Amino acid sequence: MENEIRKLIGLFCSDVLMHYFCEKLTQSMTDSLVIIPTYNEIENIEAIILEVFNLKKEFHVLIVDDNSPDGTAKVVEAMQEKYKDRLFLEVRTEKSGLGTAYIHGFKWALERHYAYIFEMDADFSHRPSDLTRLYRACANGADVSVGSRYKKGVNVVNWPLYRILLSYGASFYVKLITGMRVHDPTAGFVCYKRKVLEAIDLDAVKFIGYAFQIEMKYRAYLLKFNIEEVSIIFTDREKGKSKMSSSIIWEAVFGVISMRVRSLFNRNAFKNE
Ligand SMILES: Nc1nc2c(ncn2[C@@H]2O[C@H](COP(=O)(O)OP(=O)(O)O)[C@@H](O)[C@H]2O)c(=O)[nH]1
Ligand SMILES: [Mg+2]
Repeated sequence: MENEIRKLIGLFCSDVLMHYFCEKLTQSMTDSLVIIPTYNEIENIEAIILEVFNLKKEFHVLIVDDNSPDGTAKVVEAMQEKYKDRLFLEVRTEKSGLGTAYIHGFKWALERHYAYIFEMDADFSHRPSDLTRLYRACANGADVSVGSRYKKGVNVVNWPLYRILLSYGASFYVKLITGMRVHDPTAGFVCYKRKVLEAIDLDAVKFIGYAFQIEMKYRAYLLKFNIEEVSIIFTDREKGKSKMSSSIIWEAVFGVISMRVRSLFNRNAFKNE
């Protein structure tokens, strides 16, 4: 793509001008967008964005904020003055769940040029430096790369035992019910190639919590995309509060069964609802 642009500009411009245009174009045209959903993340938001922007590879960032009462979006708006070409913000009117925030972000990304679209939490549970490893896995052939806590043992730091058991148990449950061989199906640190999000019927994805993460992977799996796991260390947040709730757990428990039943009885409908 970059070479083609260079050739095209070269038809019209001198070498010096061509260099200038290419610098400008590639500055604002990275292939990668990191979507970060936020609800009351004022203590983390600035630091996480800066850490992504400090990586060697260039990533754009889209924050999807649900009108956080703590003013998270205001911090992002202030940062946009400095990073207007690479920091984007979508504010929704009310808290509507992580799943629909991502669907909103995916559609936003597909309306633009991005080839690699990432999911990442705002609370530093996912290390921004691992974005590059997820990117590499997809650039080298995977269609979806998943930052996996359970690919090699259990790589979770500072989580209470009940949360580790819940999350680790969920991975067995999902494997048992769906047959999908992903060690960490509830993982929320993911890179999707553009073609995967284009193939999935995003309007049909209705879950909002962990079930959303499972459903996205299951849909990609049913569409025969190649899902690869990259081992990561997941660390519990130090600042701010978790938004996990019992309703999110129940949604996952019943959601996985309902997904499996729908896919059994109406495989095509599940793929293209
Ligand atoms: N926009 C939006 N973001 C959310 C919502 N719920 C959680 N998040 C964000 O999703 C990410 C993961 O949430 P978190 O509370 O850390 O979940 P946990 O890691 O499972 O405890 C964080 O960046 C949250 O701010 C929501 O309803 N809307
Ligand atoms: Mg968290």
